[in-house]
Amino acid sequence: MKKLAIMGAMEEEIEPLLAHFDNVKVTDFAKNKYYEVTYNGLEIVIAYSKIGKVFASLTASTLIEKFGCDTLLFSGVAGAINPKLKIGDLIIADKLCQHDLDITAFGHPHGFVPGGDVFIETTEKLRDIAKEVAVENSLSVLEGTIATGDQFVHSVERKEFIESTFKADALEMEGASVAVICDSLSVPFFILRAISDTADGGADIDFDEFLKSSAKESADYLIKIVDKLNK
Ligand code: 3QA
Repeated sequence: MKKLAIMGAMEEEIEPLLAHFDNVKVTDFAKNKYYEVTYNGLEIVIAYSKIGKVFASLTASTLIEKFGCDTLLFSGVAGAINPKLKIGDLIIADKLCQHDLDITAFGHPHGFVPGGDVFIETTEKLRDIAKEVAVENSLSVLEGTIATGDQFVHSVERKEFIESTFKADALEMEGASVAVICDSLSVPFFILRAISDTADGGADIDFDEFLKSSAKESADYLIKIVDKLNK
């Protein structure tokens, strides 16, 4: 690994990451800001994409193609589907899908378009390192499926559709698009989220209350993973 990308979707998701670094060089590109730092000899570029799959795709592509990052880590929050996941809990994606991608009219499964896959797996080696870090720090972390779509999910009906269709454990709005970019460009990647809400009625209230604290849970764990990667 020569240059590491760390991304989030919202400013609140990268604030606790940026707090770890000094001498940050800010570059404006494509109506967004990219934060470059050197951390224990490692070059890192940090950015928040803005919300949703399109902005996340643009940012992931930019981090890789313009800034030359060769590994990408995502940190942020998510809505829980699996009842084992409580607010503040951590989930590592082993695979991701797009729950709102739908050409089922033509007999294709949900989340599928020709030339693509319903599920994209994250890089096993990065997951293994993350799990070692979890053990060393006595953190409880679930490994599971994350479903992504351009919707803030706040209904039992939508949540149950995603649960039954994809057997997903958590949902958010960027991960699978980052997975498509990294998989297409052969860049190892890792998607980490901490739960901010349970994606049903009241999700908006919980989200506002727990965004900052859960974003910090995710960021603190991510920094420990970076430390391990850089050993
Ligand atoms: C939600 C953020 C988006 O980047 C996806 C949080 C947490 N809970 C979720 C849920 N459904 C879908 N995704 C999530 N992130 C943006 S809406 C709030 C914007 O406030 C993960 C996520 N239930 C902006 C202020 O007006």
